[in-house]
Amino acid sequence: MKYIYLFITLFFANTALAQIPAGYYDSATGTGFALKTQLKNIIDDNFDGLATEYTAQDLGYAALYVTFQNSDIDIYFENNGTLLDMYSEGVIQNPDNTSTNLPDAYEYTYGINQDDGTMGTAEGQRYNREHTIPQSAFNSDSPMRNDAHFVIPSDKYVNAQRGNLPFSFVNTAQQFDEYSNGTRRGNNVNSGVSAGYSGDVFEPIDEFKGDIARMYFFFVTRYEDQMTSFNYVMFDGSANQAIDQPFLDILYNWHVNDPVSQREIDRNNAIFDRQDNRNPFIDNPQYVFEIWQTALSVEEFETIETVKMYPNPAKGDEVMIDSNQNLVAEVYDVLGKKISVQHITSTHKTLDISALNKGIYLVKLKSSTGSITKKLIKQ
Ligand SMILES: [Ca+2]
Ligand SMILES: [Ca+2]
Ligand SMILES: [Ca+2]
Ligand SMILES: [Ca+2]
Repeated sequence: MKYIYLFITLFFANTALAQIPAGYYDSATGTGFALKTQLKNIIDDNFDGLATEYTAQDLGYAALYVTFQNSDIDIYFENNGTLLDMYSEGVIQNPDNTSTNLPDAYEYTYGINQDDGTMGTAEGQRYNREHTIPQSAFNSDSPMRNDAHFVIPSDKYVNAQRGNLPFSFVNTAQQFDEYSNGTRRGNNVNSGVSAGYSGDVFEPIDEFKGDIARMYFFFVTRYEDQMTSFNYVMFDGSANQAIDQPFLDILYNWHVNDPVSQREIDRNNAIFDRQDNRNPFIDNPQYVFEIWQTALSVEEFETIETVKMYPNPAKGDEVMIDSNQNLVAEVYDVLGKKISVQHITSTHKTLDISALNKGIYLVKLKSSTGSITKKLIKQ
């Protein structure tokens, strides 16, 4: 009976939560880092004179636990109203991005086992507030410290084990620890998408990789004007790009492979209800590519001088590609997800676009000497 009552309470709590207000993103008209600054103005705590504008509220550090009551409750996996802790929630992400629940090794009920300064010497004893961007990056200053968009409830022991480690892929041959749901700690893979960092890293399970990536994209946008004073291995010290390679490529990979889920949409609404600001990358996932496209290694704008692609915009089932070299053509959607790979040769100069819906795509053309990316509009 208690659980039924809790479920009903949560049901009404969630249906009452605010959605994206009309006009909220109307001023986000740019591309590249100009778009990032426009989003910052939409979600920050300054009034910038926008037609539809909410100014972010700092509710203080203790308020995080109150926010978690609505933002981080398991109504998705066990669906039993316990706390949703990304470092201990047992769940497998399927190839089609649906989820298969697994039993949790332990569960926390809101208000019970909350960190009281004791225990946390092993998993399952206490939960507390995990800063996915460590507090040391911003000197534990407010409002960052209190911002539920990137602070999450987690098991106290796993939180401490993560410490200040950056997020990436753990090399299983050099793995130090694995926690109850498969979250891991160890040496970075340091090849492929994560090439370029040789230190130790922390890896959440696949189900939550995109969630954490979008928390980073939020943070470096919301606090864009302070990024040059923040110090963390995943940051590059700049206000614009803000996220250092290879972490930008890693987070983008996580963003694309773990798309926005209902849990994140609900979490965003629950936090908006409290803080009066939203994570734009949950509401509009394509913003990530639109902002960072020139910085992402997935799109290298090297020059192949002689390639022509036409007609563009294209109405039919194919476009012509003229080149004096053999090419590999990779078609991506605006989220950066690869849709097809085709070969262009002197005897086969057409790119098949019959399977594409109307919209904007990116065609990366690679030869033995370089690559170029062209925007393709299918009408
Ligand atoms: Ca503002
Ligand atoms: Ca659960
Ligand atoms: Ca579970
Ligand atoms: Ca996810």
